[in-house]
Order: sequence, then C-alpha cells, then structure tokens
Amino acid sequence: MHCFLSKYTIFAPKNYNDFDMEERNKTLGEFIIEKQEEFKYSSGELSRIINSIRLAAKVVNYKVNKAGLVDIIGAAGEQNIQGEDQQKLDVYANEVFIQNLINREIVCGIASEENDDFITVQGSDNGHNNKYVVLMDPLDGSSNIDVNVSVGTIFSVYRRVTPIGTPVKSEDFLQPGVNQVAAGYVIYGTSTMIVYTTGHGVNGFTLNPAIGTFYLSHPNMTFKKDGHIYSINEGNYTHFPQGVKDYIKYCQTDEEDRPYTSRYIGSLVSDIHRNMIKGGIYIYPTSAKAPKGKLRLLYECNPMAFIAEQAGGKASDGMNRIMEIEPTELHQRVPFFCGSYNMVEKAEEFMMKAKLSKY
Ligand code: AHM
Ligand code: MG
Repeated sequence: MHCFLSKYTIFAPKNYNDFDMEERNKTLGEFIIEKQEEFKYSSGELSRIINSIRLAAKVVNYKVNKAGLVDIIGAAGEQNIQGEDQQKLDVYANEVFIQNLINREIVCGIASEENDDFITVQGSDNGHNNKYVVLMDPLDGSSNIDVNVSVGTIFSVYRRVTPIGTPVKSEDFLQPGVNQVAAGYVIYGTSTMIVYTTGHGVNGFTLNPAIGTFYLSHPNMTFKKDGHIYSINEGNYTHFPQGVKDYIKYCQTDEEDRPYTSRYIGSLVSDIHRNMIKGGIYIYPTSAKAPKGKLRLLYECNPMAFIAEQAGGKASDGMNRIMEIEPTELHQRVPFFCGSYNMVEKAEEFMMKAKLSKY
C-alpha cells in the first residue's frame, strides 16, 4: 500500500515548536546511559539513583508549580478538594524523594535535612547489599514558596564505608565531601532544571513540561574565573566577621571592574545557579544569629562545593576547602563561600588578613 503526503499536509516550521529541542538535544535518560561507564564502580546503581531523582523531581515540580492553586482550592481547611491532607511542600518533597529511593531499592541509607536521623533502607533481598547512601535537602529555600520565588532540591551521593550486607551506620553519612560520587540540584524556577556532576564536569538539563522530559540544555557548565555579582544577606552586616565586612567594602569600591552588583534571592540553589551562569560569589558567613553559619555541610555545602569545583569554581568556609572538612554530625553547619574561583580566593584573602590583624 502506498503512503503519500498530500500537498495540503502542514508541517510545523523547523525552528518553531516546543518539540524541536527533542531532535537536537539528548534527554537526561539517554545521557545517563551514555555516561554510565564513566562511573568508578559501574554497576548501574548510580545511574538508577539519578533516574530516581529525575522522577521525584518531576513529581515535586508538578506540586511546586500549583502551590498557589492548592491554597485556593483547599483554603477552607486542612484538606483539599479531593479530601487529601494538605502538607507543607518541604515535607511533601521529603516524602517523594525518600519514597522514590526506597521503592527502587537502590540505596542502603538516606539522610535528609528534614529528618533528625538517617534512614536505613533494605534492598530487594531484604538485606543491606546496596552500596550508596543519599543525603539531601528536599526543598531548600522553602520559605520562598509563599512569595512565588524559585526553590530547589539539593542531593549528594556517597559510597558506603561500612561493609556491604550490614545496616548503614552514621559513618556512612559523615564522610568528607571529597568522597562524593555524585551531587546535584534541581531548580524549580522559570523553568525546571536538573544540574549534576559525577566528577566529570557539570551538566544541566531543562524540563520540557509539555512532555515531561529533561533535555541536555547546558552541557559542560563552568563558573567564570572572575565575576561581578556578590550574594550575601547584608541585613546581618553588623554581625559579620571583619574579613567579610572588608570583602563587602571591596566589592562596593569604585575601582577597576568594581563596584560589583549585589544580588541575593535567599534561595541557595537559585543564587548559586545564577552565579554559575553569570559569574559571582555566594557567601553565608557566621553571624551573631548563626554563630556557626546557617547552611548545612552535608545537605547544602558539600554538594554545592562539588558542583562548583567541577565547574572550575571554588568553595570554602572562608579558610578551608569545604570538601575536606571532616563532618562530626549530620546537621552540622558551616560558613559558606562559593562561586567564581578568583572571587572566593579574594574573599579568603580578606578573611586571612582580618584573622592575622587580630594577633
Ligand atoms: P532552609 O534550608 O531552611 O531553606 O535555609 C537555607 C536557605 C538558603 O536557601 C538560603 O541561601 C538561605 O537559607 C537564606 O537565609 P537568610 O534568609 O538568613 O538569608
Ligand atoms: Mg536548606
């Protein structure tokens, strides 16, 4: 039987529709398969973890995008119109990510910023034979949801250090960031993206919401060596260490390529993502309100540091490399300086000068 196209057949112009991207770019699924052999211990487990995060990200994205709407529909009480209990979105995101990882039986443990302690996960054989633990902040910056500002998920993957076949212990989670085998974030912004690294550079994938597929939109993301943006909550200025105050003055001084631009969203993922694309530094130092800093070493700083370094940037606590800090507790906080390499170095210089001038 002949098949023919009539002269009336209408084609969408090549560069016009949403699906054009599909022809040109790899999907995240294809990318994961293609890159599997780059992983140090290539058994497919790490690929399955990334796949599971990809699915959870889509579910959370759906919920985040109708956050305002759910309030309207369910405004009268604790339940929405379907009779479901309304939950805070960070609790919801926590459950989605954890449940996804548990259902796929691919990790031996999970630690989350939302939970006091880590969770032990049994594999398909009801044993403890899986190799990886996942640490995450399921919905960072969630106070921004109410005002329609971008939020994100941050995750980090480590190989366990206790013997396979035994239940996980705290030492599996309390590993320095240099041991990470993968880390990434999901940004629920004007578009939704997954950005991640497995130690071979950083790649970003944008969700096409029409078909629910992530496409490789930002291959080989890199931080500019020098940037012009500094991101810090200057409301806490009086309580900052002297080195940070001096660095802020430096950013504001009218010399050479300065003053820099100040941009602070108050949503770590968004601030880092913007700075990675445009060049800049993010700082959350110690202050009177947060004497050890606010951000968590394991759930926020280490994964962001891994991404930053893989993108040619730098991450420190003002003095030391973030990824070399030996964690002592799950919810440990640290000061955080992260971004364009030369900017972080300059900030460290100011920190060191201020420290030395004390003596
Ligand atoms: P959270 O984990 O409770 O959401 O807090 C982390 C967030 C970061 O996303 C953001 O950079 C920072 O807290 C903002 O803090 P502040 O409002 O003190 O500037
Ligand atoms: Mg957080």
